[in-house]
Amino acid sequence: MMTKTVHVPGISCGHCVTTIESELEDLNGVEDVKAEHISKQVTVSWDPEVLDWTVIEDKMEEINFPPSV
Ligand SMILES: [Cu+2]
Repeated sequence: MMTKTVHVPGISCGHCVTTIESELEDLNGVEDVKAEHISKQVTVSWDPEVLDWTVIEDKMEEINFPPSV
């Protein structure tokens, strides 16, 4: 299991948090997602043997919440 926290500048409210958490949790191999709208941080725990981080990042871009580098 791996855990990574990224900054997502596009998070502006609780609705964004719900969208990000539900979309990312739908990915096979993602164990846990915690999004937070004050800090604009998203913490993802996933199984690297099931999916690569780039899949999670692509999904975030697809739903219009790309992480900043
Ligand atoms: Cu929002």
